[in-house]
Order: sequence, then structure tokens, then C-alpha cells
Amino acid sequence: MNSRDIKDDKYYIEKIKELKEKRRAIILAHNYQRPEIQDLADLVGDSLDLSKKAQASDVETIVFCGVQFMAESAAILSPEKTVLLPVKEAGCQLADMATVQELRKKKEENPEATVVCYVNSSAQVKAESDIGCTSANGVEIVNSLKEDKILFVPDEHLGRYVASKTKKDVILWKGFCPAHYNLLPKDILRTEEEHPEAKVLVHPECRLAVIQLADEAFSTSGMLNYVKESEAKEFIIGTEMGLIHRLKKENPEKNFYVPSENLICPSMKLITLKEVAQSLEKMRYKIEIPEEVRKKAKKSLDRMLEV
Ligand code: CIZ
Repeated sequence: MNSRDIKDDKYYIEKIKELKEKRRAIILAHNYQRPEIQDLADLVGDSLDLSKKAQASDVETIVFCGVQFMAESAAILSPEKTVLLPVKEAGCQLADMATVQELRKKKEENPEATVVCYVNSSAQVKAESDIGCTSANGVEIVNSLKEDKILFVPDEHLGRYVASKTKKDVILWKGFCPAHYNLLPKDILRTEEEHPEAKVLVHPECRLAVIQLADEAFSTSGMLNYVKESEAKEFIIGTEMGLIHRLKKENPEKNFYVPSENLICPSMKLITLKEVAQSLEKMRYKIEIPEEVRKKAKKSLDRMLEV
């Protein structure tokens, strides 16, 4: 079991179970988390789905095993609950590529543009935006707007993909997810040569040149649904490799191939069983969002959910 000790795992899993009762907590794990964290969690999924389910649940504490913006989304939807991110440093490089100050400046330069913000952004950036979107509904959200000029933040590649599917004038923001950006067309071509029968699924945070080589572009939930329904037996998966654990678990008879060793998000791997136990024990690290910011950010998420 890599460098982890199985005795330690058992100890922390028991401790977490005990503390979960005490704190009346739910443990959420993003699809990119370590396998042992996914196996321990009450729910595994994408950030918005997890946040919505936690909102509907009757708990006092949400432990979000993911990155900062994901825990913030849970806190935006559940202000009456305590939301914990087990590792303070679990940030998101893409979300950090758009600050609220930069966004305000860009809005001043483009006063006629409607700001569409990908959920992969800080609460402050969400609060400064007109409407949110996910990688699954970006095209639908942009097409639902009556305005023609769109400022899409913070992911340039998702923005370009959305733009390729609409007639709107989309201004792109220079942000990117390093893991998805590092997946290159040559990686897809080589893996396809090795597995010619495999369906190629990639995340819309990838470069457009990569998306154009794929059979489908999906969010993590979209990939999970597609694989479950598909008659194909082999898949090349162009997203963070943490998703492979769940794909294999839910589809033991199918085979999955990772096209690049670079498809890894170091922040997503910071959370360990020990960190989760300590988080519940010490009630750390609490997500605090000023109420005014939270309300505005919720408005942009609610507007998206209405669409
Ligand atoms: O919001 C999420 O969960 C992200 C970043 C990815 C996805 O496709 O699920």
C-alpha cells in the first residue's frame, strides 16, 4: 500500500467514524481525491452536486475533501452549517488566476459584457459575476443569455470550448488548469494507437486541440454517466487521474487508460485520512465568507440553477 501504513489507515478510519458522529458531520470527497478518501466519504462527486446534496442534508458540519473553491461553494449554499477544508493549503491554481480586483478592472474595460463564471472560482469572483456555470452546462448557460457579449472567467480553455459551440462574442480570461493544460494532442494520439478500440473522453478544461481529437468532452459526472451507459469496454480518460478509481469501482468489467502522467492535481492529493481526522477533531479549517459576498455569490449560482 504505497508508503502508507495499513494500521494507520484503520486507526484513522475508526477515529473519523467516531468524530463524525460527535460533530454530526458529512464527509464529501471530490472525484479527484485519493482512493482512500473517496472510499471513506459519505458522498463522492463533482463540486456543485456535492454542495447541493450537503445543503439538503440534516447535518451540522460539512468536511469537504477537495480544494478551497469547492468548500466555499458548500459554504455559499449552507450558511447555517460549519464547512471544513481539512488542509488549508489545498487551493486551486485555476481559481487563483482570477482575483476580484482583476475582474473589476476587466469589467470596467468591457462594461457591456455579461460575466459568466465557471464554478472553479473564488466566492469573491462568483459574487462579482452575473451568472455561474459548470463544465457540463457552460454552453447552455451562455446560450440562455439575451446579451451577446460574454466575459468568461477564469478558464480560457473551457471558455474557448463554449465559444466554439455558440454564436456569442466571448471574451476569454487567461486562466487554465495546469493538469488539463498539460494534456497534449500527441498524448491522445499515442494512447489511441495503443488502444484503438477505446473511446476518448476528455474534460472541457483541456485545450481545444485535445477536445477536437476526443469522442466526447464531459465533466467528471458526465464521464461517469457516459461510461456506465456505454457499450464500449475501453476508455481513454482525459481528466485528473483520481477519477479512475471511481470509474473502475463502478465499472469493474471495463478498462481505463490515462493518456498522460501529468494529469494530476497536487492540491487534490494533499488531503489524507490523518488530515480528515484532525480536521474533525480540531474543527479546522473553517471556511468563512463575509455574508455580503456569500449572498451575491449565491445569486450567481441560483441564477445558473434556474437555467
Ligand atoms: O466542479 C468540479 O467538480 C470540477 C472542477 C470538475 C468536474 O468536472 O467535476
